[in-house]
Amino acid sequence: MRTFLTSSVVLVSLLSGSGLAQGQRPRTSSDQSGNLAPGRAGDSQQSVPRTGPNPGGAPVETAPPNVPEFEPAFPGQTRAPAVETKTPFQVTEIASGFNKPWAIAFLPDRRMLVTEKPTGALYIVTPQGAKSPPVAGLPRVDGRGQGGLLDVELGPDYAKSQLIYWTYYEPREGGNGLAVARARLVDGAKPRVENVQVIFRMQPTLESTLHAGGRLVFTPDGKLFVTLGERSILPGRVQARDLKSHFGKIVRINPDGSVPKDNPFVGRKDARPEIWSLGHRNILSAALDSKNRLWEVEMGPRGGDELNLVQMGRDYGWPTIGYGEEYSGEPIHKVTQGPGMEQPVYYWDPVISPSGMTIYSGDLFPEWRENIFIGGLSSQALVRLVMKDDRVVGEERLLTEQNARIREVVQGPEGALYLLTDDSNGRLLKLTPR
Ligand SMILES: [Ca+2]
Repeated sequence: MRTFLTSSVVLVSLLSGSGLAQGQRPRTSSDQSGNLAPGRAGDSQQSVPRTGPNPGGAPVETAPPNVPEFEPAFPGQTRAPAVETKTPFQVTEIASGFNKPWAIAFLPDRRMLVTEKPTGALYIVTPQGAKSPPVAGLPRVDGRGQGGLLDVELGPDYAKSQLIYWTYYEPREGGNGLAVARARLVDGAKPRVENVQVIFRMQPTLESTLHAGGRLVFTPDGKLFVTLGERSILPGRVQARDLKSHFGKIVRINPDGSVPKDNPFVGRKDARPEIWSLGHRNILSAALDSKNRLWEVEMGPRGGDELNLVQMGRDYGWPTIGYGEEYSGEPIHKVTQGPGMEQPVYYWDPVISPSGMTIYSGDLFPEWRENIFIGGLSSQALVRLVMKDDRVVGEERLLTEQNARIREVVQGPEGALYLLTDDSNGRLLKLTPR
């Protein structure tokens, strides 16, 4: 008998004398799922919206789940009914030739900042696709593995300060770690940054080329969320729920790197004061909704990608609870729910490998308003989620004909979606109504 099962399932299996072969996983049945520990705030008890674009319809995902014995905590937590965009649209290639581009940020004149992950290069790209030389003056990055130059954002007072912010894997004595830097962008034929300041350093330093997170989200009240990962390797993973470590956390800082006094763990000796939420695996997708609430999609293990609505001070459970398993097929979690730990709003099994996220608020696609768009790497799709009452009521996979890993999705100033493909000849794409 393997130990990842819930106690109720173990009991039932023992009582029934189940003669499972070694390595074979028993399946839970629906009458046992009610015996799982309840999620926080009665998540598992809430009613699920029955209305939607295609209520009760077949899901967009047709492949079998990797971990069929884990059942959702509530109906609709995975495999929402498939939906289809009605507005005809076209995909335009604006530029190509980027080496694994990672992020897009719009300048006020509609030119774009585009980062290149392994090279650490930052470009300014015109709406017509002309690329500047790499912006000079950025610090060196550790570009191995998932490392390099990642996200870029304009500061909230950019018009006055010309401050831009970016994340990168910082090479350090004894390893590396995610860092957030800011500097003044000096525009022109040979663009550069000046007065570079590192405003945040993920601690502790660890030698890993994986799972450092790296998305930046500014809020209208001038705070900055930074999403972090748990470094993938076991010494990092076990720190994801440890408040003394930044691993597996979302942190919230002021634009100068100082700690907001209303952060949830300020004043606690056993906690780093930047922490906003904990128990995450690796977050490469984060965005605000129209109510300025923070949502994130995190890379789970096999069968365990998650959409979460992030609330102050809450614990999202990794690595204690979740819906996935190791890529080797070994179990990770004994249970999918636990006291004091949040349930994901939605999960994917098999995974989509999320990177990049935007919650649509534009005018070009009225049917997309309030929908969540997520870049899919292994799924090679732009994933669209239709939401109702903070639940997913429809899922669509767009752009599958591109056969491209989607790294980034942002809404442009005119309401088009802009995307980056994750390739050594990465492309900058624009999606508009036809
Ligand atoms: Ca979780």
